[in-house]
Amino acid sequence: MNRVAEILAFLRTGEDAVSGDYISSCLAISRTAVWKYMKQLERLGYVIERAKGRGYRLMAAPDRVYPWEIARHCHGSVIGREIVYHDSIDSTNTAAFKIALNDSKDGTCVIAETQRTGRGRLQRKWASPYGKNLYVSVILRPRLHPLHSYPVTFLSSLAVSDTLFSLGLKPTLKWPNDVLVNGKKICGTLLELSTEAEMIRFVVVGIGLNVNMTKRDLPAEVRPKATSLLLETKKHYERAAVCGIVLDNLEVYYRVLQERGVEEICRLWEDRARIRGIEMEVSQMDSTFRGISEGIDRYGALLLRHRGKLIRVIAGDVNI
Ligand code: BT5
Repeated sequence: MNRVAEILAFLRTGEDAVSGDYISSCLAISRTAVWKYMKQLERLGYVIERAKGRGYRLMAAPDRVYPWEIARHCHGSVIGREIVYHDSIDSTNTAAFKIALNDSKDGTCVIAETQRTGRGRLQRKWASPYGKNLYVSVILRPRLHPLHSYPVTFLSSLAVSDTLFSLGLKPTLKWPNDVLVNGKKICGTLLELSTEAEMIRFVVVGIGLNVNMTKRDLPAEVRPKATSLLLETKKHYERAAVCGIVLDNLEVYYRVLQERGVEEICRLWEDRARIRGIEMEVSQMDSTFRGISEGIDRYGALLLRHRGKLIRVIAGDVNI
């Protein structure tokens, strides 16, 4: 834990002010150093009252996804142990990919308040309004053959779906990477990977979850299809807390993947998505066709019965 987080922990111990002397003796730093950390906290957006003779009191915390704020809600032993924070970045996936090439630890995350060029699949844009939603990329190093990488995207949908259930919503899953609420997209996942001949070196699981965004925060063309926690519940959420829950849930499914394999992840996803027997339309680069879903196979591909033939779909957009 860094010093800023330690000082914050003191400020959060009770209702009363905490004396600079007390903090300085507990942390074995000078009172001037304590004062400098208070200044630093103020620059980060914390509101601190200085009561003469009584010390410092935390009056308000900023709405930011600082790593130490997420750590208060994140209890896993792998995912979220290290979080790299950016105020603004091109894409958290791009940043995570660069870090991963330098041997970052399994479970390292990159998070940002906004993305200048947030990405979806096929270089589509991911709208990333400042300070409203979650844009987080998680580096995972599962021991998997590249052929089995696809279902890793389901870890994120399952984790986000659990999170939304725990907040009282009723999310549904749409193949391959969407989480919807009332038929509108609340979360998308972008999976990018680096492979060796027979092994995945790492995957970057990029999660975009809409939290406190309103319709006005989105480009007009996305508005009709998108939603957020705020839009669905009329409540404002602490993003760092939501992020902590998502990362903890992700770790649960990451463990399932490691202990029971991709087949189990596919089974869990299919159970949750309940897509068997449903008529779907799949749009691909140059074609669109309809079929009846027969679920997914053990590689995560969608199986569709179309004019009597079973078609294996590995990429595309689904309409139900
Ligand atoms: C996705 O792509 O759904 C993957 C989105 C992944 C975003 C995360 S954020 C953190 C990390 N860093 C990145 O740069 N990316 C990841 P796809 O299935 O292709 O859906 C993209 C489409 O969703 C767009 O073409 C829009 O129609 C719609 N869309 C864009 N922004 C949205 C938003 N904030 N909420 C809901 N829908 C959105």
